[in-house]
Amino acid sequence: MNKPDRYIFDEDDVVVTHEKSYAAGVPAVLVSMRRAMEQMGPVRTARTFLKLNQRNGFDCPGCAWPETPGHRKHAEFCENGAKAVAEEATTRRVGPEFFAAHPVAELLEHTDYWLGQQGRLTHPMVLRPGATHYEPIEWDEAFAVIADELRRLESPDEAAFYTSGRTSNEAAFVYQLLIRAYGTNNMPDCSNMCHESSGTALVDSIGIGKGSVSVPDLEHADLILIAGQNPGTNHPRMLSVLEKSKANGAKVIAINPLPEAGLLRFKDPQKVHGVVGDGVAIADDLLQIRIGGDQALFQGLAKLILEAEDRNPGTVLDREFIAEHTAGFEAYAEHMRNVDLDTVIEATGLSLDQLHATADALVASEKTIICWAMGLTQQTHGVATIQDATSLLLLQGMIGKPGAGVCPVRGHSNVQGDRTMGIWEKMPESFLAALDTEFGITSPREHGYDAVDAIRAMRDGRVSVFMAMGGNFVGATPDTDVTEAALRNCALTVQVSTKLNRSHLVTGETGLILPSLGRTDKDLSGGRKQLVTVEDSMSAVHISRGGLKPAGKELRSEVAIVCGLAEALFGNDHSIPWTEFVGDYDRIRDSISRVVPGFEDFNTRVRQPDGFVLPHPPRDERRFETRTGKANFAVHALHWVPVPPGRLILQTMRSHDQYNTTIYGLDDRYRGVKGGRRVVFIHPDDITALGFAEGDRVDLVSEWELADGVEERRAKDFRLVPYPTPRGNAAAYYPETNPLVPLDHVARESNTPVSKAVTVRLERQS
Ligand SMILES: Nc1nc2c(c(=O)[nH]1)N[C@H]1C(S)=C(S)[C@@H](COP(=O)(O)OP(=O)(O)OC[C@H]3O[C@@H](n4cnc5c(=O)[nH]c(N)nc54)[C@H](O)[C@@H]3O)O[C@H]1N2
Ligand SMILES: Nc1nc2c(c(=O)[nH]1)N[C@H]1C(S)=C(S)[C@@H](COP(=O)(O)OP(=O)(O)OC[C@H]3O[C@@H](n4cnc5c(=O)[nH]c(N)nc54)[C@H](O)[C@@H]3O)O[C@H]1N2
Ligand SMILES: [Mo]
Repeated sequence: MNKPDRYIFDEDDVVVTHEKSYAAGVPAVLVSMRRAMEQMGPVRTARTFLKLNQRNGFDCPGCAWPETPGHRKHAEFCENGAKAVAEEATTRRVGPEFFAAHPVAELLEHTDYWLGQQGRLTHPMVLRPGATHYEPIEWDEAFAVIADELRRLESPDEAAFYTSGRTSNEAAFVYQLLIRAYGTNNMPDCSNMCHESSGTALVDSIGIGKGSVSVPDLEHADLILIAGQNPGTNHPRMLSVLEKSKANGAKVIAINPLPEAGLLRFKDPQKVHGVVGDGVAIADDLLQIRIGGDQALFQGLAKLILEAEDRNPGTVLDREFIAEHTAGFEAYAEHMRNVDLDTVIEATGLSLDQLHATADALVASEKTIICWAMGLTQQTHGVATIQDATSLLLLQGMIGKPGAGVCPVRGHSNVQGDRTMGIWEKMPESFLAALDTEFGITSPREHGYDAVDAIRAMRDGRVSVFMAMGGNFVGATPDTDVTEAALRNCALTVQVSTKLNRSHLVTGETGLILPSLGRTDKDLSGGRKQLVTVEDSMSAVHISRGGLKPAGKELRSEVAIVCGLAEALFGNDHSIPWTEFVGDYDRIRDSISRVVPGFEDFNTRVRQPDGFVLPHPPRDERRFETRTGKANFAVHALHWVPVPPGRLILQTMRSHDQYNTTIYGLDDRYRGVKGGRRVVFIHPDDITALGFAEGDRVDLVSEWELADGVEERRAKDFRLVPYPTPRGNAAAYYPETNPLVPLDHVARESNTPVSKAVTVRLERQS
């Protein structure tokens, strides 16, 4: 396969224009169609888009934003959903000839973008010890290689099994079953780097780690705060919902260091007024907060709300709710009354007027929702920040009533479902006991490794077999040099994948690639049409059924891959019916219905139009299954992120043209960047103050303080782009900046890498 010129990554071509103040509209339609036609051609494009997010179609492999119940209509997709589909449904192929032509050492020189553009993986491939090239391997031999290596380990805890969030409920369930039957809880997953802080915070605050609102709640809210999230790029369909909320009179306040286009103005490409005209302003206010300032904001707002109650007793707080449903109010209120507003102003960079105006909006609202994503979770104090946001809602009784609640907006399309199915290194005893009863196994009870701990264990030689169900572990995790060395330290690495990525090139002594079907592909495992299910960000479970001809005859479904490996590992005579599971996924769902609460009668209920919604005790009946039996007000010391002199605080984020480590193209249309990704956005005054000029090329050097000095990490050659970010803050794209994030720079309690606040200095490119 030759390398088309336009895929060469040439930073000299990068063009920076003015950032856009609106999202979607005509360019979005044009871009999605162009990408789709390039990858799939006209017939497959039409066939694919007609099935996207339809009742008889497949779930969009893009984000986890829900479809509006009862509104699954044609073209219920967005530009970036279309790109995600085109990327998977591409007609380009990476087969044995490709690997014969390209030694691994050469492939390592290419960008993530180039790798992804080569097409779908079609054959199981093996990189044998010392080999320079991948070569084809039969499925049975591949399974035998893995099973032999797993049997050789002294303890099952010397293996780790990663999951990325596109894996269906059925595949996730059999995967965790295989792993637990084998004997370990080492189940790092992409959630560890994503919404782990949300889960950790919410379980303690309200007794369940999931959001409490649905689409109709958003549509009927009075006030919606959107903190640390860029929906115009990452959850575009959320903008249509927000447009409705606005039409119903909601006020929307964006809390973000950047004036993100989608938050400011939105043109719905599916509506006439979106195609012509100015579109709809989404955010009424933008609180342009300093990176890491959100906890201070929520604490400051709590103080102002308590003071408003003091001025007009009985009118602001929901005293009944607090008395009946919460614990810890007195200590919380005492703490918040002592918050120093000068500190809040310094930490947030906001004005006292902005704080008062936001507090007034909260006081005036009877139905408030707080939405958030990575800007809050990937912070050292992410858990505390999210608990402070939740407590702010509790003050006014905003959980368990229509139009109000907490809304962590998930990333991968089934990341929430994977966790529900047991992909977690510390599943509760009730789940493990039910699993053991269903299958006659004894699941291990000791907690396993999450993503960061798995890297540490591989680095230190405590884990030597690494298997990944999807994702791009090397590309997505922090401290790239450390992580790559850790994987190279393994005896065996196994990647179950749809597309080529860097994780196929950084391997253990033996490396395996197992090609799998994706969401859009027809699944005929066991000789019958199979369907799978997913759970969206709002706990709705529904069917996904791909319709496209798979990329090759060798491809297997994730379920078939797990069950094939299980048979090789455990033999045919095993207490778990692996063969029957592949033959009919209904059998898997039957087991799920007996193991996972809320899935009773799974097979019938999921076949109803739009599926079903899982129980959520706080939302449904204001029941809080916490240690106190009530919703907990948490008391947290205030943390924020001061900027050391001559340094910047860097956040690492997504461009408009990528899906995590999959790079669709080199533009970031809404931020005005074209043709390159090695850019760093900085306030123009900081560029000058630090002695640079617009367009200068710099290395980013991160500084990580240790007891005995400062550890440095470097990412080379970024272009300085003046941008309206707060002073002292900067932004650049992930994954190029992952080498800068120290492995130990993690959120307290959730162990999530702090990808949104890395201390860096700029060095002139030498
Ligand atoms: N097209 C597309 N869709 C996606 C993805 C994708 O890569 N591409 N990824 C999917 C996944 S897995 C996820 S988790 C989601 C991610 O969705 P987002 O969380 O929206 O993704 P990020 O680009 O990381 O954006 C973080 C936002 O937080 C802001 N921010 C940074 N630091 C702070 C801070 O300290 N405080 C506040 N208030 N804001 C801050 C940034 O300016 C940015 O707007 O999207 C999902 N959907
Ligand atoms: N610095 C920094 N790092 C971050 C983040 C950040 O904001 N900043 N965000 C973090 C977040 S929120 C997340 S979720 C992680 C993402 O981490 P991952 O989920 O590990 O990464 P992805 O890039 O989504 O994985 C893409 C690969 O998944 C495979 N794939 C796609 N679809 C399928 C499928 O259906 N089945 C199988 N088997 N494989 C499939 C393809 O081979 C593709 O190359 O990254 C995290 N890392
Ligand atoms: Mo994510």
